[in-house]
Amino acid sequence: MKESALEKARANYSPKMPSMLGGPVEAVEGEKTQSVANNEEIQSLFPNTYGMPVVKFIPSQASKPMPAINVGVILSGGQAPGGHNVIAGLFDGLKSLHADSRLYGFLGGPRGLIEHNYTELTSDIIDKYRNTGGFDIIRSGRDKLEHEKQFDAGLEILNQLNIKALVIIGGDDSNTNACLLAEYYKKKNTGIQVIGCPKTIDGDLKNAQIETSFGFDTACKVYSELIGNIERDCNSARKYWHFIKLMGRSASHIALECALQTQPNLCIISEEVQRNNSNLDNIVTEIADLVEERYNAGNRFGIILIPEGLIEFIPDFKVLISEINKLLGVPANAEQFNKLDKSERMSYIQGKLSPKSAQLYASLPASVAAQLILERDSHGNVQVSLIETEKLLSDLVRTNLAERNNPKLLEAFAPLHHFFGYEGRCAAPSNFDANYCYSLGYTASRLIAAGKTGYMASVTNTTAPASEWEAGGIPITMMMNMEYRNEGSKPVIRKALVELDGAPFLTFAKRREDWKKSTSYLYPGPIQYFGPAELCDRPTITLCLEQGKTLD
Ligand code: FBP
Repeated sequence: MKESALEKARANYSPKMPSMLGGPVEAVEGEKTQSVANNEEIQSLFPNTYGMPVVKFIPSQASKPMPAINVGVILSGGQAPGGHNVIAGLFDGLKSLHADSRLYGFLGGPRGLIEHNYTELTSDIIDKYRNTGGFDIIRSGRDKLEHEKQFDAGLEILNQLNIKALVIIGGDDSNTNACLLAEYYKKKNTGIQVIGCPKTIDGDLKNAQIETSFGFDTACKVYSELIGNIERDCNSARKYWHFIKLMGRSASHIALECALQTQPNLCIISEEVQRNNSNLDNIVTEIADLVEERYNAGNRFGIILIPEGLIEFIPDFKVLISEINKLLGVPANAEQFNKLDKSERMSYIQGKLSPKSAQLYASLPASVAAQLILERDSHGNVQVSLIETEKLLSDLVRTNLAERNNPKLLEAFAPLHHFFGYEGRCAAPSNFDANYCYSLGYTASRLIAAGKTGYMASVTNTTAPASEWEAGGIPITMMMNMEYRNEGSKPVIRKALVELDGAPFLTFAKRREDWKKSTSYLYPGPIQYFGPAELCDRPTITLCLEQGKTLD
């Protein structure tokens, strides 16, 4: 494998981690815990892993000798920068406990476990991937681990390889599956531990205990660099309106963080749209008003950020999407639907919707109507990354402007469309993510050594220098509640949406009116790895504001 100059330089970077992890640690247990909601249901579904205490590691005087242990690791779901460093941290952590410990990677996500596809990760392999982006070391996949048959198939290979612990690196859905697996293996007295690690660029796997998911930092910095570059082009040419859709699935964390980093003219926050009960027309009118206002001030250009999950938060669309989900969630309907061709599928859906949803569905451009009924992912989610909201909005803004009896205004409206998602998911991790991921992996090794199962590795105090970070473990059941998914009510980790009373949103809300009229673009430039600490190691603005820091 050939390495780029940057990869060679980054291979020599030693990730920073909590200084306490540099020596022996002991696990201190807190109080018994409860799930965030639906306590009784979650407890009855997870009788063996419910209520466990939060674990905090503290330095210990004596190191307890540990036997060599075999551990398995899975990368699950969408790629996020830093995944390789979680594996490197886990590997180094295990080797520090016993030099003969071994790490096996299951290939292509959870399917690798079920189908017994694996490789041993030796130091030669690990060294090639340190501080690199991507998940290519063992690849990822979106298969769902939820049936006992799958758990048993996994158990077979784990026993065969004498694996005593499995680390699942994934988002909310994958960690939910980690919890199901932990519960099942504990119930069956297999002695196999399951530990999760919080991954997702979306930033929605966070809560009172997990400060951020890895990958969010790097992805937002990459997108902000690109947005900044477009802003500069936009401010130079002064002739385009850029509609930029940003990945992030349901939550608008990425859009909000990028707005804080780049100060666009407008950034839609889905959670606010939902709170205000805004419909599509309200959003379109707000954009059209802005286009007109800036035109009247001599500015025929602008930048608009759109979170990819927006339409799921527009109340009318929410009802429409949930009707479609419920409809296709019935196996008989899905079977009939799958036999139809594209146009027949649209009429089939149209005929089964409530009158209000049918009317909305009929009013949509054919491309968007078709995108709304594309196959759901294996967790029953609409694949929002496939819906071209940025085009839908700009088309409707044009129609709105056309009704304003000002041909020159209409002529001056020249939209361009962008979607930033895949550009950031495999970027080389920022220093923050390189450090955070390595620390998470190392922490996972300590949770394994402490005999824990059903826990997520946690690294906290992350706006302080990495040496002061704290390490521990959070029972996964503590983050769970019951939610409706395509086959009914299910236990899942509660997704963190943007909090409208939280510091990141409030800071944005205080500044956004200025950004509309004046052109206050910020150009963050590329991720920096060397140089002053404030450029290299600084975490996201979201994380800083959430932890009580203020903007300069
Ligand atoms: P995870 O939740 O698995 O981390 O995936 C994040 C994400 O990048 C979303 O932002 C996006 O909507 C989705 O994955 C795209 O899915 P796919 O990788 O299957 O195209």
